[in-house]
Amino acid sequence: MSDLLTQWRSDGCVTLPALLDSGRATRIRTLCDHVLAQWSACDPQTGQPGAKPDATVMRHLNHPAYFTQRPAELAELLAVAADPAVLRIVEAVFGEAPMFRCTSLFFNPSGISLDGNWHRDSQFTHRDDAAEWEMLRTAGENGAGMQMQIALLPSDDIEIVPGSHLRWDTPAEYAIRKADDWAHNRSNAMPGAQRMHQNAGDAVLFNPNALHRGRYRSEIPRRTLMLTYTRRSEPCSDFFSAQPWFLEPGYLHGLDAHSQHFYDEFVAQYRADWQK
Ligand SMILES: O=C(O)CCC(=O)C(=O)O
Ligand SMILES: [Fe+2]
Repeated sequence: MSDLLTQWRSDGCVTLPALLDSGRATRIRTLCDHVLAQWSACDPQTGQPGAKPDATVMRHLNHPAYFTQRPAELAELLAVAADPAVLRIVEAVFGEAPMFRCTSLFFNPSGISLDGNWHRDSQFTHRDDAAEWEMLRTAGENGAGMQMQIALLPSDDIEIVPGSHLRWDTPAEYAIRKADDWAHNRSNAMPGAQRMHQNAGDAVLFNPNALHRGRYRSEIPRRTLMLTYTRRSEPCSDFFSAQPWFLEPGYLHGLDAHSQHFYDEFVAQYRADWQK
């Protein structure tokens, strides 16, 4: 764990081989495929088909509408995000107990083939460079957040510039990430870019303040489950936390006491917002 933390702090990314064993990775992939097929036909949150030629991600796989035919698959999905082996790693990185936030599935699009845009997630909340740098600087080496991506099929889709979470962009990086109104942000010439190689079941953790991007090629199958957590001391009420279905009777049925307790904390934090 201390090696993991050292690498997390210096690189802002870590690979965890075989976080899920191959049987479990296959089961999770199968259930994610069931969810994706239903979302493509009709997203229960909007009532509209989710499928679009350029769609690459869906959120809230744990919506109960996907599991009416297969309730055991919901418990299996929720158990992964509450797995002590997963939470131990998140807790080490955060330096405090993590709280659940969201599940996402990245998949290959049906009708586009693009290399992703280089970005720092900080740019979506801080348009102004000075404010963005202040945010990166104060987040420090452990970072404000963490993305945990678990490949369910082998994946080389994530690229990161290790160490970039600790500093502002070099001129060459800035020219790709932001210059000319983002005109060059799909460039394949990012200095220091490192492609993360994952087998099914391997996880990549990355600090979203680091320079990173995905890859969206229709011809390269992708199924990657992303688990997102927050520090309990920094809850954030928004689209990602808005999951009132946790209040439905029996929603946590089939989970062990430890996992139920983990989600009870999430419910206790947001219940009042959901009931507004
Ligand atoms: O995995 C991807 O395709 C992109 C992920 C990303 O940019 C993020 O999670 O912040
Ligand atoms: Fe991102």
